[in-house]
Amino acid sequence: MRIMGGILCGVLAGAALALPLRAQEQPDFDVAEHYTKYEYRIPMRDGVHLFTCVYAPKDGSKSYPFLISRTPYSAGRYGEDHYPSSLGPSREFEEAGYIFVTQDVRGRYQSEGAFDIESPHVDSPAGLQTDESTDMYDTVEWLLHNVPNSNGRVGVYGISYNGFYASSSIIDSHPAIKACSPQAPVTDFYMNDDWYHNGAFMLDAAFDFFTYFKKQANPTQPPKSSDPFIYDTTDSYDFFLRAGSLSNIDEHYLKHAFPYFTALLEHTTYDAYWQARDISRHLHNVHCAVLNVGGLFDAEDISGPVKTFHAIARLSPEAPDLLVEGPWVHGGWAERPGASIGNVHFASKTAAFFRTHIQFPFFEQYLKDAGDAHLPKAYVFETGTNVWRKYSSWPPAAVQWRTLYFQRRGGLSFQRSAKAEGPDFDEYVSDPEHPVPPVGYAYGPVELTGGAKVPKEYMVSDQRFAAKRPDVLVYQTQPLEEDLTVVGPVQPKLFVSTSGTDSDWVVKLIDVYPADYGAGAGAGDKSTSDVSVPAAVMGGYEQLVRGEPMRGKFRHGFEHPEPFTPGKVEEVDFSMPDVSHTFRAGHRIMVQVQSSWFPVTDLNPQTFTDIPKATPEQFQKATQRVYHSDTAPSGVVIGTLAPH
Ligand code: PG9
Repeated sequence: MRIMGGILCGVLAGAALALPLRAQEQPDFDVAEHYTKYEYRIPMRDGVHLFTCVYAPKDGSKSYPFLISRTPYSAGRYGEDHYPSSLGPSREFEEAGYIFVTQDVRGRYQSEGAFDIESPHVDSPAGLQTDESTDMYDTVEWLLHNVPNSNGRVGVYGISYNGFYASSSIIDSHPAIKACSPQAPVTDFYMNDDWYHNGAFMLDAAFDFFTYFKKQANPTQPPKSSDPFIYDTTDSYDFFLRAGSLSNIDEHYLKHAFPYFTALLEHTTYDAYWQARDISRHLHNVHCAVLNVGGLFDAEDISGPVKTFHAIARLSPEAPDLLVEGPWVHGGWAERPGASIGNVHFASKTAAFFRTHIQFPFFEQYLKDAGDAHLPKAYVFETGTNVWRKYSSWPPAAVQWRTLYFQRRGGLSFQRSAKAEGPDFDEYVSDPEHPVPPVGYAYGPVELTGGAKVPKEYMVSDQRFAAKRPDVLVYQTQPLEEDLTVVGPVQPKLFVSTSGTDSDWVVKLIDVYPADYGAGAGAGDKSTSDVSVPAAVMGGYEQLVRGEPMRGKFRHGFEHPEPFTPGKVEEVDFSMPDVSHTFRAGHRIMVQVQSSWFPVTDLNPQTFTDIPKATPEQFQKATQRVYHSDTAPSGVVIGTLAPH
């Protein structure tokens, strides 16, 4: 998610930088009429100056809290006469009056110093040592002494990469920081945030991002237009299949000119490089209130919010620590109504609800003493029923962990398979030349897509196309007699073998709508949706609720890959990010298993090797088996709740 001046932008690769979406939706607020802009170069303890924009309310008769966002995506527009079209997280804040602050982080755009990708945190920095946490500390100290009309309180917020800077800000934080909202914060890049999911490389996202996010000489101004990579096709499945192995992509397409991308390929295990970049293990001495915000269908940073929430609970138990999870793609809560993703509708404007009834009251409570916002520990939207739920813990204390076992002939049930005659496994051939795509249609530069990128809606897309492929296994329950609510992490437990020496195991939890869906109740309120979908489209729809890859060689740990012995049955367990979904009565629960998800993840050659170094000959077909016997009972552990 690229962010300009703290405001989310709909940037399409190949297009000039687009207008901030908030500005397009709310053209009637004139920032310059209500705020005065100042630009400062704020000195840090080591003498480096960070470029900072301050927007102070014109009405100087009152005092206001600061609301700060630090960014690697440019704090501009630059020049004291140049105002952005909106400020802060939403219109409510502009109208209420805050002193908005945006800052270029060290080494980006107009700030001095050296930039590092998610620069490692320094515990107990000594003397002139700095990190993102000390940079926030020094910034706050300077603002309090140099900007008039503040009430002495500071709030911090940021989405995605800016969310990482928000999380960093609250470690050993300045006492004036009273509230912080890390939103989709990148937390542990390797562990299911941007670049690796269970050891599988997130090819499409990483390539798209790092052909845009380049090294900079500083100080530098943002380019007038972006300089996007030209894919020569609108469909990245096609592009990456032709591009071949990772080494070929880096050598022939990128010509080794994108060092941040190359760095990802040099660190394919959870090594010291990645461990140093996990901010969650440093969240000590958090003193402010924290509103962790995440999207249940965020293809980029789905794990960060929940991981940050749990880390603060563990390492800083005194801090008010709240979680919000909504039915959103990456950053989907910051703009737009949030009433649908693709064909799936949520019956209300969930993002607008968040902005008005959760985010704004949270900051008002802690920064202005505006009264108790009455926010629960966990405010989580439940898809399926399309309602907000309030919980006093997450996952909810009442959760029951139960296993859905794979059965013969594609069955799925809470009963473990009994000993029986006949084969106790299912088999398919995984062919790296014909990998399984994430969506069943050819995609192009549509609204939720950037250039040739996989559409963000793949996280809820229809999986009927995959169920028909010979290289995808399908297990499903009978139609449910009553609603079943599933919360928390989804944990596949597979017993598998492969004819190769490495393999990916992709597991997808799917909600199968009844064939006559939409004929009666349950279709949702289309009047509040972003787009309207004929009810008939949803009849028999196989909605992805959660899916993740697992790179098999990491089954015993992400630091030490181990080959498979061809044909030997092995247990492969992993965890997929939290869900909050009710499978309605009449729907079925489906689980699909496959060995590629391309180009969401790179191809596994199915030969044990360090994949970026794999030669074309190492990419081999493999015969995969998934067992469902009494001694090898594959299944998926889910958290269930009794009906509300
Ligand atoms: N998820 C994006 C990102 C974060 C951190 C590093 C690189 C990319 C983002 O949207 O900011």
